[in-house]
Amino acid sequence: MNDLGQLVENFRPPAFPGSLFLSFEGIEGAGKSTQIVSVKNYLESRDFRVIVLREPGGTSFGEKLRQAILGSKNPIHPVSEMHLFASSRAQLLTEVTMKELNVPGTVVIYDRYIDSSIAYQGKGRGLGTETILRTHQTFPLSLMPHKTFYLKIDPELSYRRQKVRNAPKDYFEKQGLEFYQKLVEGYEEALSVFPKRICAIDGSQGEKEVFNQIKEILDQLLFQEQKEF
Ligand code: T5A
Repeated sequence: MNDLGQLVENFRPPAFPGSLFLSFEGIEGAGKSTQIVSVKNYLESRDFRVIVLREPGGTSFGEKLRQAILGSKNPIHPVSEMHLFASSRAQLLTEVTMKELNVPGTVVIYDRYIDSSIAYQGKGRGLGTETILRTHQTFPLSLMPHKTFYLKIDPELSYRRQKVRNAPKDYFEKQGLEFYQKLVEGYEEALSVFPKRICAIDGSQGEKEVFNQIKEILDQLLFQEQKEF
């Protein structure tokens, strides 16, 4: 087993019987927030208790970090960036996520998690996947979602959707096409490192088509006889 393979062995889903940890990933405008709303409604209709959290953020400390990063007018060093996201993540895991997952029948849904760090800081900023994984190998950062939905779109579609939305651009939305291309490569790398956890879904389809594919995977995960969680 190579170094990366050994590192990956450290990462595990949390052991809370009857609860599920999910994350959504993708570049800006991939449709994560849109799909999370539909998934929450669906799971609630099936009697699950659903908690939606976003990264960076979700705690008072994390929201301050979110403001500091996304509102920054000056460049942040890639190593600082990586640690800021990881700090927000560790706080959210201990302050909120683990407590919520301890209630059976709960589904915690994250809007972005470690794969964003692999894509943005690992590939986009050039730190490399191994550096990101090493930073996350200590508990609680070593906790992994049971399943991650990666909504895959190309940078051109991302730009088109951002334009339609017409909101002020944050720290990362100001980056050029080349940076976004690197993010897509970063997500492909995350997929190759965690092929069982991450499901890639074509995010350029209509909202309903994307949801139906997610629902099919969720149904297998939640209602099959041999539950993996
Ligand atoms: N970051 C984060 C890191 O660099 N490292 C890290 O470790 C972490 C955790 C967070 C930023 O921080 C960076 C990455 C990010 O740059 P954010 O504000 O949370 O920033 O931004 P995003 O997560 O990128 O949020 P977006 O709103 O841009 O993207 P979404 O949630 O993927 O997209 P959504 O659902 O809001 O949809 C965008 C638009 O497209 C339409 C929607 O109606 C909306 O107008 N749309 C569709 N249109 C057609 N067909 C579909 N299937 C559609 N789905 C959505």
